[in-house]
Amino acid sequence: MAIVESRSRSEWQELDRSHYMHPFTDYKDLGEKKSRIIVRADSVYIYDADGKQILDGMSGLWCVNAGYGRDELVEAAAKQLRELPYYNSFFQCAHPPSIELSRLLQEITQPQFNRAFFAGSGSESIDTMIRMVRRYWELMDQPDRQIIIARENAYHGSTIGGTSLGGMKLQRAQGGMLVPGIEHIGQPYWFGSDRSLSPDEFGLQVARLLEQKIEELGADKVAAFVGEPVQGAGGVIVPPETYWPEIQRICDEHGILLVTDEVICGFGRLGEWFGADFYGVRPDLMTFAKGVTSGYLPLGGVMVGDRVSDVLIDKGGEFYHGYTYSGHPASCAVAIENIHIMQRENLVDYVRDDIGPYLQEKWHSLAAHPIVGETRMVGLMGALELVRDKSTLDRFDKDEGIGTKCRDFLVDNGLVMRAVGDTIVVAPPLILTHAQADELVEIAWKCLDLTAQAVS
Ligand code: PXG
Repeated sequence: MAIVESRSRSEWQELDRSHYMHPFTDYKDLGEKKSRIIVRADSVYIYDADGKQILDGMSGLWCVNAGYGRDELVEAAAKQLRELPYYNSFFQCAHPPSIELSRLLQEITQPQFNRAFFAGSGSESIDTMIRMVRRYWELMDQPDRQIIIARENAYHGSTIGGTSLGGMKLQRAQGGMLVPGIEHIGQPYWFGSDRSLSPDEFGLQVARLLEQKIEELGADKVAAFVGEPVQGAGGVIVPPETYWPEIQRICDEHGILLVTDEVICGFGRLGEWFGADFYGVRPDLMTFAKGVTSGYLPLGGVMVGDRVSDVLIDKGGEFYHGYTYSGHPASCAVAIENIHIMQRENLVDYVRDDIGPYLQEKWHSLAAHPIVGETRMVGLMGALELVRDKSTLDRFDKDEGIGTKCRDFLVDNGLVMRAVGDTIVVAPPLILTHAQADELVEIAWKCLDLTAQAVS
């Protein structure tokens, strides 16, 4: 009997309340409500225990890029689990899935990337990257280059490394001391600024915060700059076009390593394989997770550019770092098949040339709604800003929790999107059809109406 059939919906809810500590959850609050129990999924839809169909406008948690119900991925996992369910890559061992995946990643990334290090999640990838960056500078005989610069409101995971590197104030405030040697600069959030500059001028100004920070700290103390090409969990902050080229210039001029955190942007989300490709930057390292397996099994990793890997290999001796599940065979087998699917079905081109532009146009039609202040979308990753007054772009009072109200209307009406404050974000599976894009935007408009009615 399938697990789902062994109990009723209300039994699941009761047991959930009693035993399961959810991630990023107010436990008391959840105890007073009930969880929505999701039992199955297919294509771009999830289904709850009452059989309600919901369009998954978030690809799970920004990860189910190839969509649900992919038998090829299930078969790849099953086949590998039967053949070799586990073995490690420590102590001079390796297995074909992890080797083949490294090769495949080399094929789809920029030419400086010839090597991959594997982890079990995005957070572990970030921790790996932090240790690798600092190790690189030790080996370069510049051990004082320890500081890593990231951005406010960035999300880089929940391990201590991820929390420290991230710029989420509330998250950082919990749980005591963080990793030292991490600094934050402002984010390229034009709508969140006073909007006195054009987006392009603003992009340059915010990029130059990096230069100011480097000058303040001394370039000989700075190891790396890390940024999500488009900040995801922070509210889909699409940077102005001037931003990333200026960041690249500044990193180059000061010899600082450039790291793009591709956990969300990687694997086709922006209509290129990686966010760095979309913005035309050449990172020294890229962290990835989520879309690499379309979320079917956990896997993360770091693409290590030659600049760093050459030094680690030539001078480093043993790198004392790794996880039991680094390069897990079944996860790697799923990742290989997932990338093959994306190649076979031209999913990256489909996002860039077809469904991306199609959904973007529809999404921008929501800008006409009376409580929408801005819409933005690149590839299949977008956001809209809820405002009280369209002419002044004044926001609602924070206490009103308008974003959450809107999100609840959306889910009740059959569409999952996330609320980041009063910013509603969307990132559907890359296989979205035109009809499903129409459905998504229709439900969104209806729920904006319901939200507007609820506040007036
Ligand atoms: N980097 C980025 C850019 C991420 O988005 C991580 C690292 C950490 O990955 P793991 O696999 O350790 O979770 C992430 C994860 C949200 C949300 O609510 C976003 C993430 C995770 C959970 C929730 O938007 N991103």
